[in-house]
Amino acid sequence: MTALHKLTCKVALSLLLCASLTPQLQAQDASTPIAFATQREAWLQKAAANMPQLSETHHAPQQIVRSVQDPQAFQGWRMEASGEPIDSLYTQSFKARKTVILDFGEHLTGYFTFRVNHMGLPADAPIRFRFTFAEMPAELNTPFDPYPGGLSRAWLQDEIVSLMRLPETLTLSRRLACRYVKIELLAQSYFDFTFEKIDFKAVTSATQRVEPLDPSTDPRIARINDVGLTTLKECMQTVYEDGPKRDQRLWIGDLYLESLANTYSYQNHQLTRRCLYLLAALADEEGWLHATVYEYPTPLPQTHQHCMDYSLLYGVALNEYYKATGDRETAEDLWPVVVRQIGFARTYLKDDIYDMQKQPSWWLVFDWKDQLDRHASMQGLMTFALDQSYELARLLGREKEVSEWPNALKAMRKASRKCFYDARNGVVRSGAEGQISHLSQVWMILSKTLTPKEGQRALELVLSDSTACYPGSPYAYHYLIEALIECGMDDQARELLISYWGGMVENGADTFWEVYDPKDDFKSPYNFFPINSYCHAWSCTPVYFIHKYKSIFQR
Ligand code: RAM
Repeated sequence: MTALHKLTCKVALSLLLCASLTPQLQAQDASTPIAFATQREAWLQKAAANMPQLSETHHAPQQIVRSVQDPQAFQGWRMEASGEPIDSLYTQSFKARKTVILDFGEHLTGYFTFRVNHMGLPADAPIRFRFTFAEMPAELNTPFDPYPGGLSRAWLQDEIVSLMRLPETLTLSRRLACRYVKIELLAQSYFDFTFEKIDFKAVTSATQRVEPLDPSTDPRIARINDVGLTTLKECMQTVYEDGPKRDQRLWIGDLYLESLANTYSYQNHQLTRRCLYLLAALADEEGWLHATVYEYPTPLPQTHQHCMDYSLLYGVALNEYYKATGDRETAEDLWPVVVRQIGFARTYLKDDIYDMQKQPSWWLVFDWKDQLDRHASMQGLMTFALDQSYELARLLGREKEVSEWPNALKAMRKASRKCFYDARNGVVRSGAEGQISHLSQVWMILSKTLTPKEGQRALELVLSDSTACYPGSPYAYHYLIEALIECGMDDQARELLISYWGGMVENGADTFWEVYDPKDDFKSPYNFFPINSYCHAWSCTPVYFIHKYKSIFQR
């Protein structure tokens, strides 16, 4: 069962339990929900005022390719140039050709337009095509039906279109994300016809030129940087989307990492501002943030979708945003949101340890890894978020409002060491079984619960332990690299960035993937790998590392 499935099952229960929690919350932080209600409209307006302009570029297919089954290739398929000139698509009969795969040569997000005309005799009947758009070669070569996936089948990008009269120019209404498009002729009559034009209008809100890398940068890192920049650009639309193919929406965890990468690249701070306001405006009645929100038809939250780790990362994202921009108005406006998330999370502490038993109505993301015991990670992340949020309080001169936070931090770190740190073996353990995972070490390091020296010992241990529970997604690898740097393990951070993100590049990635487990090409949190997103926001962070830590990565 995936995390999302579990979540769905929990929703009913959560509704019941939320009602019983409300009095406790109000008693602890009574003024905040009222302030939220009055601010909602103003915050929505600020989100709207910061709507970015999308830039548009037009792209034509670069070549005609064919799929080749190859056990050595990622997911068993690769594309090969057909050798046919692309112009033949526009001059030869498509009735004779029947099917073609076109390669745009790069990942694109936007709108597909085509024009078909008859060749000589007029059309006496409709013609019908199926268009399948794919980010990856195997996506075009895996039957979609019967569909075994856990998310809507409609996210898969296949569209059947009938043209009633020719010539006709048509733009498919759905926005697409792809590098390849396969066109299949499903029905025709006796007349001949051809494609006269194919155009892809790509859209993004990432427009600013990015500072080039030092020319001495290792070419593998330079390539990773390029792929990371494309990934981020594709996900930067009118919000920071998680993935332009799926789910095409704003999630807090993705926003945090995208905004970090944006600060070191495109610097579209207006987009970050918009997302921060949007999430705040759409918090629930108690001021608790929803993990994800929609923009259309009008801004709406995905109700009951709460992730405690994501809510806490909001404050971290706001702190980073403020440090990057000095935009005091936004930081002041949204400060109560941060206080609210911390206040809410703290009601779930028992003896200064996050109480997993009391977690009825939400899930913890952390990674696409079902086996991961999340207790130590959650305790660490909460401590980290409290620390970062307190930094924001200091920067805004608001420490007095949260004067108990430093003591709370101390107490949490102390309790963590007692509860999770196996000092004799120098490693963090989580859960009843004492699971050793990379992420448990990572979050105890980022929360400064372990000293850098202890962190180094713990990370060396897990990195060399093949039985340790290792990360399953680039999202989790991001925090692992951060922790390695925090402990002064610069060479290991560099090597890991090259081996993990470079592994995707070697496997043909034009953009970085939502899920990548070097041991399992077909891993999917949704039970069907074609529904994975292969251009995913949370995977773009090499951009942040490479540009921020120049001495580690640009040499
Ligand atoms: C997935 C999204 C996103 C992630 C959430 C938790 O469905 O694609 O990246 O933040 O789940």
